[in-house]
Amino acid sequence: MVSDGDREELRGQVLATRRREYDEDDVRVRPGKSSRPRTRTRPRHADAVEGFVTAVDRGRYTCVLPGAADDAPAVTAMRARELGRKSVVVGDRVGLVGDTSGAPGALARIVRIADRSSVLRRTAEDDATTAEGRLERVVVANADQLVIVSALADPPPRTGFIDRCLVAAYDADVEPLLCLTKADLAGPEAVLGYYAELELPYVLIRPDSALDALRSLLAGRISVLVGHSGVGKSTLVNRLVPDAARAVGRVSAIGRGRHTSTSAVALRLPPVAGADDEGWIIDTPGVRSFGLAHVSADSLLHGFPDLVEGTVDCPANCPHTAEEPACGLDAWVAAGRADPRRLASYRRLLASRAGEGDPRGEPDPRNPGDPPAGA
Ligand SMILES: Nc1nc2c(ncn2[C@@H]2O[C@H](COP(=O)(O)OP(=O)(O)OP(=O)(O)O)[C@@H](O)[C@H]2O)c(=O)[nH]1
Ligand SMILES: [Mg+2]
Repeated sequence: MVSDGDREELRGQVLATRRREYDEDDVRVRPGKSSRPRTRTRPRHADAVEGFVTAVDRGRYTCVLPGAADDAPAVTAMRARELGRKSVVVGDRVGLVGDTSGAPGALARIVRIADRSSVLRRTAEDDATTAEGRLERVVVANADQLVIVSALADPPPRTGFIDRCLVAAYDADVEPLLCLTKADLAGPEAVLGYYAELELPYVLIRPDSALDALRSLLAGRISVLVGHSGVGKSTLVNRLVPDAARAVGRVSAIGRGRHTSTSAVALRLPPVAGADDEGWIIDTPGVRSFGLAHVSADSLLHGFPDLVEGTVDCPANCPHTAEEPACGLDAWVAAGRADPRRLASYRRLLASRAGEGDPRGEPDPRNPGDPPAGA
């Protein structure tokens, strides 16, 4: 039996544990009984204005308001507590309240995140059975196109990494575009040969190349650049968006970039004749790995459209691994219907998801079949 006195004491404890920091969200003026709304379903913040998140830096979100003039100042915002644990990422469309003037020192609040048309994710590792493997990062929201940037040399292309990006793109329902940079240093034949069976759109970039073809592929869309450090993502963004002023790094002697860019930033593309909406390009920091723990084993195959048809004669629940003698993919490749290197890459991903491999898309000493393209 709990006595009244005990009850009072318990209540005191509950109140004490609930005591916490208050912010302006907690301030509520209680309306008189008669005017109090009968239901709580009334939309909150009906006055929120729409913003597009272009950068995230230590809890501060840079947002632009649609229709704002190009030279209008961006709005700086923080998350409202009511968003809970939902993360806000570059590309998100959000509802903003408070001071959205963009004046120096003004701070707005993000009170809503609109439904996302796409979510591009990667995990630190492939293995969903470990904590590190499950650590999932949302790269960007609402992208229409994943521009997979790979240098043809310095650093050398890694088709294993490109294959991972393709899986992520198909999984997120984002269209892939292969962007091969540093075409002044090496030819694209080896990489393009590897993808010959895929209808994969690509562009070749050299320092003096005209960017018209790329610009027309980017017009009116939200495109995100991903790739290893030093492949030339920021260099490209600076060429596409003349006032972007993205820092550009040097590729160090061992052929690795230095991770010059440290956070994702969306930049509005200059207008293209004939297109209503200019589109956005999102520069991202170089990644070493593109872990796919969030992608089911079945979905991995979607990154290999040249292999899909080869699985129609597989037994039910075929794991498609090299250990499965009845897997139809071996015959498919033996008949010359797909490149054996593609099957090897797919199987390396399957093995990696099972916790056996290297998620970096780099050569694995146990899998010498994944040399840099062209080697
Ligand atoms: N030769 C040649 N060098 C290039 C080309 N594109 C970029 N570079 C050089 O490659 C180096 C790295 O370029 P960045 O644009 O900083 O590379 P990034 O992909 O943004 O790298 P992170 O920000 O570290 O991810 C710079 O020294 C560029 O000048 C190209 O087409 N040809
Ligand atoms: Mg960069």
